[in-house]
Amino acid sequence: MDTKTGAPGAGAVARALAGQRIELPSWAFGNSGTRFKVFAQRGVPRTPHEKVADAATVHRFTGVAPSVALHIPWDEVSDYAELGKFAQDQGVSIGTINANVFQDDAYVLGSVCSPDPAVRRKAVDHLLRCVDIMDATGSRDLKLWFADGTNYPGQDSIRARQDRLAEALRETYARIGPNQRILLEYKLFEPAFYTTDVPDWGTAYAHCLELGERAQVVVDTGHHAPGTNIEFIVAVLLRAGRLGGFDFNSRFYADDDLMVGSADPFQLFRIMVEVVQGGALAVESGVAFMLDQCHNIEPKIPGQIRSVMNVQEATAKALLVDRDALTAAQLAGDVLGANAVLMDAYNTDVRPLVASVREDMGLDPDPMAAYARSGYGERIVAERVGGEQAGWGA
Ligand code: AOS
Ligand code: ZN
Ligand code: ZN
Repeated sequence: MDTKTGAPGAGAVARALAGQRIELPSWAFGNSGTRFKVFAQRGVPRTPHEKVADAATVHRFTGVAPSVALHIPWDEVSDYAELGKFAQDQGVSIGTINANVFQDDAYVLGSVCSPDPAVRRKAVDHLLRCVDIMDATGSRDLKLWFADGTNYPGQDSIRARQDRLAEALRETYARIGPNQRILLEYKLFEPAFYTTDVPDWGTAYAHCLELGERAQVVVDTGHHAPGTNIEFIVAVLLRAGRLGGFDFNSRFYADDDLMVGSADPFQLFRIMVEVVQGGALAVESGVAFMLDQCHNIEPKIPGQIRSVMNVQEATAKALLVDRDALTAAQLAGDVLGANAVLMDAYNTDVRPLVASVREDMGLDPDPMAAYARSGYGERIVAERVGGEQAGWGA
């Protein structure tokens, strides 16, 4: 701490930034699209290995993105231990395993909440298989997002679906190892529109409480109603010890999956203030900072680099908040003073600070320019023909 102002010293801020860890989504590197069309880009990965290689490239230029999340079966391989070894050789590791129980025809009425017991069995078997994969890759987290819900009043029993969900989660929780976790993601709506089986943090939290300590809630920043105070949710979950991690992205409307910090950098800052003040930035806190940014108009690799940079800048600003001054103003009921302390930090241009942290890490201070100069983008366009589709419709 700086002794005069209560603001953290430059060294502490730099150390915290250098120690930050942001996980990349494998599906961000493949082709993606809207509900209407998947847009192909040249040079996108054809295999999970190539997705891992692209993620490793993002890490090479940012230094803070050393793991990549897989989505199963989008990233199906015959030997996961080998993929893990390949990742290691590239300088990254396999992180969270995302279980995909939404792309098969059988799931038209839901997966673990489906009224059909055979469909539920198929879905739970897939979740259990994902835990086998975690064992092979050494992954800690199983991330669950269910596309389950109903479109019409009366279509199915809301309560029975909650029971089915609880049963599936119980069976999966019983299978994970002592060092593994279930991360349960909620989403307000989509693809169902009348009810969603895990629509909000309260529902996710209630299921996690029933399961036990190794079940935690994931906050995807794009999964809320407009106007939702996401930092409040973050504060509440952190206080309860149940914030498992983030899926970071930006939204203007719904689940837009845009580059994080692009639509509302102030919201990202407010979230990171709660993270920093809740002691959740350090890796040891167990809070996973993942990107779930996957869009189709920007080039994939620099799009991820930009998201990583945006998270770093929001984090730097959050770290710069003069907490002593903030607390003093809050306790004195100094509304304007407290707000000014926060805004001072937000309005600081932290780009030089983050650039110097990169230089200290032996990196180029400008990852976007360094990537553009590297020739990697041109090389993959030349080498890869017929890239894979990721995300919806895969
Ligand atoms: C879906 O809306 C969720 O954000 C999930 O995290 C999902 O698995 C991911 O976006 C890939 O589609
Ligand atoms: Zn997500
Ligand atoms: Zn989403």
